[in-house]
Amino acid sequence: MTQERTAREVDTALRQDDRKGLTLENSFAGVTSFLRRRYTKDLQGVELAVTGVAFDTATSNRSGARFGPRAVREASSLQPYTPPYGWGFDPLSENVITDYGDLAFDPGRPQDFPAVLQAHIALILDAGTGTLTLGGDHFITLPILRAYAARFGPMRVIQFDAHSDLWADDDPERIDHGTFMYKAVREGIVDARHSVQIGIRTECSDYLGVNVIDAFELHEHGPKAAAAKAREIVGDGPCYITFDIDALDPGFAPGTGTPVWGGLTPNQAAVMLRALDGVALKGGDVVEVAPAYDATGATAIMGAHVGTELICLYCRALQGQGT
Ligand SMILES: [Mn+2]
Repeated sequence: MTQERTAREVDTALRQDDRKGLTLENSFAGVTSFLRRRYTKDLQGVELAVTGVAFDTATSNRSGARFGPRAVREASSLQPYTPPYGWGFDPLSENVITDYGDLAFDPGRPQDFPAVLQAHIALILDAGTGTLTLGGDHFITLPILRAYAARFGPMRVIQFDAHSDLWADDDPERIDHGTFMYKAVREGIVDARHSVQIGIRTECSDYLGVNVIDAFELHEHGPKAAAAKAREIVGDGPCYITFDIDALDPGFAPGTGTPVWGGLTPNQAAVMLRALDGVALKGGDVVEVAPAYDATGATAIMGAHVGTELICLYCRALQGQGT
């Protein structure tokens, strides 16, 4: 940017030409990209692109996650006045992070959706750019992982979730948010032995070799121990973090389709995400925010904070690669 930024500039999402910097815009007004990043399809030099996938056709209970991306973007406008607290660096000023906008798809053709989403993510990855995706229900993570595995090989997944999403489903035509991980493991695009699910508190008959830190273990031993265990499981290979907002307790995040009590507190999630610093993060997502079930807006605020932490983890991984 050539001109001095004034303290109440408007619509930085459309005007932030250098694509870096904190936002001085009124939080309650203007175009709400994620963290007021530049809204652009230009991926030249972009290190991380935020994209929305407003798809909830695969929900088994309450739909509504199609409104997640918009709600999380709006909630994120409360944040970007200052660097994320306690990280010791400012990814918003030091890294090129943009908002790529939402996936375009025909809701009347759900059978086409997996390929359309996979191509969308692959296009971004082919530019050398990572993705942070705002969902959408948890099915979206399957086509995303297909695109990631095509580029990086089998991914080591850290999944925050109340549910394992490992229900057996051998019908390739089915689109179901409760079976995305089953298909991902079966397809070999996830390295189960180096993957871990955190916060599980619903039954699963077969984890297919995926490691589990269930909610009871987490509450008994604490978030730092859980994160340390997860770090050890994941190791140094290419990592993807998928955060189902229903990992949080519905007392904090009721705006989701399949809530289960006994979940994570926001603080436990914050401590764990921070303690995952050092994983070779290639991308991530925040899914299952269904704002209509939460009159307070808290769920979307949680989703926005998770997104910010994923950005920090991603940019720290870039620093580790010396790029
Ligand atoms: Mn899930």
